[in-house]
Amino acid sequence: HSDNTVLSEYEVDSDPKWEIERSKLTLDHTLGEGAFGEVYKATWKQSDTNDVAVAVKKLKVTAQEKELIDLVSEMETFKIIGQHDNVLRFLGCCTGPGPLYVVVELCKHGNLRDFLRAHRPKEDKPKKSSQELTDYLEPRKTTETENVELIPNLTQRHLVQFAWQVAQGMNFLAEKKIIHRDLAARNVLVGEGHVLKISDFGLSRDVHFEHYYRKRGNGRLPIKWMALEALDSHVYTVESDVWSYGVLLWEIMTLGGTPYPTIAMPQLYNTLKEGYRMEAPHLCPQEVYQLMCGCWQEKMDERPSFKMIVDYLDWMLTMTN
Ligand code: ACK
Repeated sequence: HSDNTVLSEYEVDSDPKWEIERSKLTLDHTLGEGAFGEVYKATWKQSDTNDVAVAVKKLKVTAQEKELIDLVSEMETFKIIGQHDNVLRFLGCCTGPGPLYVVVELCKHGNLRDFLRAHRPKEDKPKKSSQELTDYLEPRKTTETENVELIPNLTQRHLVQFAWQVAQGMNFLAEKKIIHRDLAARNVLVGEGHVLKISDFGLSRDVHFEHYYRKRGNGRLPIKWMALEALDSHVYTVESDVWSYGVLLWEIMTLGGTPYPTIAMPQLYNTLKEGYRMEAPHLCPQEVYQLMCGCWQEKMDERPSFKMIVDYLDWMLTMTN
C-alpha cells in the first residue's frame, strides 16, 4: 500500500542499474524536512557484514505531482552527471512498489550555513584573537551546534578553501550544463573530513517569481541569492548561478550571516538595480571581496566563470600558503 492517495497513481520508471532493494534499507530517523519532502538517516545493508549509513530523500504525504516530478528530475540529473568530490553523490533508489526513495551519501555535519554558524563564538565565551575569526557578528545559539564536529581554530584560509570547494563543484556542474538555480549555503552539505557537497541541484522546474517571493518554512528567502535578471525576467543561466555563488561567498565569510540584513525584501530589487551591493564582511580579505563584487556585476558577461573563480582561489591559496 502507498502512503499517498494522489501520488500512488504515478509510476516511476524503474532502472535496474540503480535499484536498491527496499528491504535492505532501514530508515533510522529524520535529518530534516521541508513542506513536501523529508530526509532520513538510514542504514543500507549491502551484505551480511556491511552496513552503510546513508541519507534517504522521500516525499511527504502532502506532496503533489509537481514535487514528485522535481524529485524524479533531480534523480535523473544525478544519474547523468557522474561523480565529483564536491557534488552530493547519488547511490541508488527504490522505485518499486511503495514510495520513491532517493538514496544519497550521508553528510554527517549537516548544511554549510549551520555548520559555519556553529563556529561563531558562544555567547559566554570571551573573545580570542582576530586571527581565529572568533570576533564575529551575533553569537550563536548553543542549540545549533550540538552534533557538529567543529574545526579547531577556524581561519580565513579554511573559509577560502570552502569557497574553492564549492567553486570546484559548480565548475563541474557548469561543464555538464547543469544550472543549479538555488545555490546557497543551506544547500551545500558538509561531509566526512569536512568535504563540501553541493546538493539540491538540477531542478528543471519552471521557477516563477511568486513562488520564490514566498517565505519558506525556515524563514530564509531565496530572493536574496537571485541575480537581477533572475528577479526581473526569470532568466536562469550559469551566470545567475555565479551571482548566487557571490552571495554564498558572503555567507562563508560572515560565518553563516543572513544577506542584506538591513534591506526589506520589496526594496531589494530596486536597491540592487541602483547599484547597491553588500559591504565587505568584517575581516574579509580584499581579494575575496573583489571576487564577490565580480559575481554581482549587473551585466552577465562581466561576471567570472566558475573556472575563473577556481583559478583565482587557487592563486589566492598558493600566495598565502
Ligand atoms: O542541516 P541539515 O541537517 O542538513 O538539515 C537539512 C535537512 O536534511 C533537510 O534537507 C539534511 N540533509 C539533506 N540531505 C542530507 C544528506 N545527504 N546528509 C545529511 N543531511 C542531509 C540537511
